[in-house]
Amino acid sequence: MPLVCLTDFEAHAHKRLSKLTWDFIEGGADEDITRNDNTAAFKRIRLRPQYLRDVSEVDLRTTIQGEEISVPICVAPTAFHCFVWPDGEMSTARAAQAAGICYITSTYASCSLEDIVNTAPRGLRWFQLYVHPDRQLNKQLIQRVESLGFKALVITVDVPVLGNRRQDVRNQLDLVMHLTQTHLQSTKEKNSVPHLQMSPISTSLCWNDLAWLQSITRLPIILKGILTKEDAELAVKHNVHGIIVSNHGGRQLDEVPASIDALTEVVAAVKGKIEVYMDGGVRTGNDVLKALALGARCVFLGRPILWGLAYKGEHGVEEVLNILKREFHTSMALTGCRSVAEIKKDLIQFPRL
Ligand code: HO6
Repeated sequence: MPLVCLTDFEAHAHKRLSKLTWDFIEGGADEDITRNDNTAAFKRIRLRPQYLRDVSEVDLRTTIQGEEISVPICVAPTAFHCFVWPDGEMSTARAAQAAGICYITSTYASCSLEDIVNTAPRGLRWFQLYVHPDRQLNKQLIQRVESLGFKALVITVDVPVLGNRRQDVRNQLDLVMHLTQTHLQSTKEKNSVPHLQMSPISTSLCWNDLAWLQSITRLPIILKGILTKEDAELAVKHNVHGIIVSNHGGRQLDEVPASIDALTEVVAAVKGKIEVYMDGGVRTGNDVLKALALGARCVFLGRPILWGLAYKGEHGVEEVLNILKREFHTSMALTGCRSVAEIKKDLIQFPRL
């Protein structure tokens, strides 16, 4: 049977992956409240279609930080793609390049940054950074990322400590051990991936550190993991270039709002001064439409990319992206939107039930 929607890929990945890998990818923190709410919250929103608008031509293109993407659906940073497919991030990078979208490469990529760039040299890429307490290490890594042509730095703010994923504890998952093993299997020389020395936890990172980061890079800085108007206002005040509204796929602090529910508050707070993106729970074309109608410039996919990888590597990711792109095209046509600029708040039914 063909896989026709993103949740079909999820079911397939469940059958294909080891229990350890499946549980690690699929799991949320604590009671999975937020993890489950990310998808459920989208399903509570109703649409208001506008008919008789000649949708014979629908243009899906947009820009993020001034760079064109073919559709406002990009790849969120997730760790260790080699858990799921032999050449891991290299496959992901080729699929994203073929789709004409942005791929945010994780600090915990299991391929070297050089391999990722060389396999898809024309792809748009941003780099997700966990800020290390050793300032010098950050500086080296940022310089490397800049010279490799990454176009933005994505600073993850919601991991001062790692969230408590119960199933990983039960499975006695040792990520540090896997990190070393994966890394040794996927690269020739150990020293070619110094970013793997980075700590996942930026325990002491704070707003004051942003000025220092900005002083050592020309790249735009995007904060990932903002959920409130207070933090959104601070982000604008500290001259960052964008915000990704995210709860880390429900894997960090449990019982925070679904990303789509937090989006409205953040969009209102930034008053159009910087671009706002979102990730978390996007599974259908209608979900993409809803996020854009509520003010997101584009959405990012986390788990669905890994399901695509688990299915067929590069071609599996391409299929996931193509299916969602087709669905989004249909969603636009059925609501009367001929361009992403025409996707407005009036597509959303208020008050929300
Ligand atoms: C180490 N997010 O699983 S996994 C520990 N940011 O959601 S990092 C944990 C990870 C990677 C490396 C990680 C995640 C996540 C040492």
